This record gives sequence, C-alpha cells and structure tokens, in this order.
Amino acid sequence: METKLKIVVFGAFGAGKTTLVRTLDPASRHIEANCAGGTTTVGLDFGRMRHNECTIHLYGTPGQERFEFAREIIAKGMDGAVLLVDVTVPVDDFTRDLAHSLHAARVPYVVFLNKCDGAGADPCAFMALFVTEEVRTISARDPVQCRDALLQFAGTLNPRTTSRAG
Ligand SMILES: Nc1nc2c(ncn2[C@@H]2O[C@H](COP(=O)(O)OP(=O)(O)OP(=O)(O)O)[C@@H](O)[C@H]2O)c(=O)[nH]1
Ligand SMILES: [Mg+2]
Repeated sequence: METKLKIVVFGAFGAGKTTLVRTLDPASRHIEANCAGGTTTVGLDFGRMRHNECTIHLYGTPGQERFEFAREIIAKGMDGAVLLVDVTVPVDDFTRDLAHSLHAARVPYVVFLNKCDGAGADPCAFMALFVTEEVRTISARDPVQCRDALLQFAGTLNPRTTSRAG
C-alpha cells in the first residue's frame, strides 16, 4: 500500500534547511536568491525520499522573518516538522517562536541540532533548551546522519494512504 508524508523543515536564517533538503534528495529543487556570502531561500525547497512504500515530501521554508506568509502556506497540511537549529550561533527569539508555534499547533516535531561538525560546536548546551522535544545532532552535509535522523522521525508519524506513488 502506497503512503505519503509531508514533512516541513523550519529554522532561522542560515540554519541549514536548504542544505538538509539537498542532502536528503540531491534532485531536490530550490527557489533561492543570492545574498552576502551565499544564497538564501526566497520561496521554498522541495525534495522527495522513498522509504519502503512511503513517499516523504520534504519542504524547506525560508528562514528570513519577513517570509512568514510563505511559511504559513508551505506548512498547510503537514504531518510533521523538523526544527533545525544552528549550534554555532546562540539560539535566537525566532527559533524559540517557531518551537512555540509548533507546540501550540500540536504538530509532531523533532529538533535537529545542525552544524555539529563545526569547530567549537557545543550541542550539549542546546539540548537543555529543548528538553520536551526529541532532539538529534546532525550535520546537514552528512547524508547518512540526515537520512537516519529523518527516517527515525518519519517512523513516528502516521502516513496517509495514497492511490499512486506521489
Ligand atoms: N559546517 C556546516 N555548515 C553547514 C551545515 N549545514 C549548512 N551549512 C552551511 O550554512 C550555510 C547556510 O545554509 P543553508 O542551507 O542555505 O541555510 P538555510 O537555513 O536554508 O538558510 P535560509 O534559506 O536563508 O533561511 C551554508 O553556507 C551551508 O553550507 C553543516 O552541517 N555544517
Ligand atoms: Mg534555505
């Protein structure tokens, strides 16, 4: 039986959302613009993963606060969410607000502490901030870590049945 899941990745500007979606699906698509020193998402990221008979639809959101409207649209109908947190910078209010919003909306979500490959990364300090959630440490550049973490979370969700492969 074919099933599907919609998982949306949230997180602050530069947390690594686009990198995560690209690592999980190298054929993923991205709507980005150039910004100082790199690119920033101005639309969305979209990728897909297959696991057994389930197609996981992965959406990355824009991290800039002014794109709230886009985040609301992308979030509609999600089965679960990933809150991506960059451990190389202090947690900001925006990330805390995202956590509160997901909590208030009763959306199942997991926290991925990202950039744990970086020098000076101290994920332990961040664990205490998200004690009520499931927390995983990853590098969004590491395909094995990302796939393991995502599939473990996906396994906790209720997939929807679909008449065809999505
Ligand atoms: N060292 C390291 N750098 C990372 C990792 N993940 C992402 N980056 C870098 O962080 C920067 C921002 O990554 P993006 O994936 O564009 O971040 P984003 O969350 O999509 O950013 P916005 O779309 O602007 O919100 C890029 O230079 C990435 O290469 C990681 O796991 N480790
Ligand atoms: Mg992005």
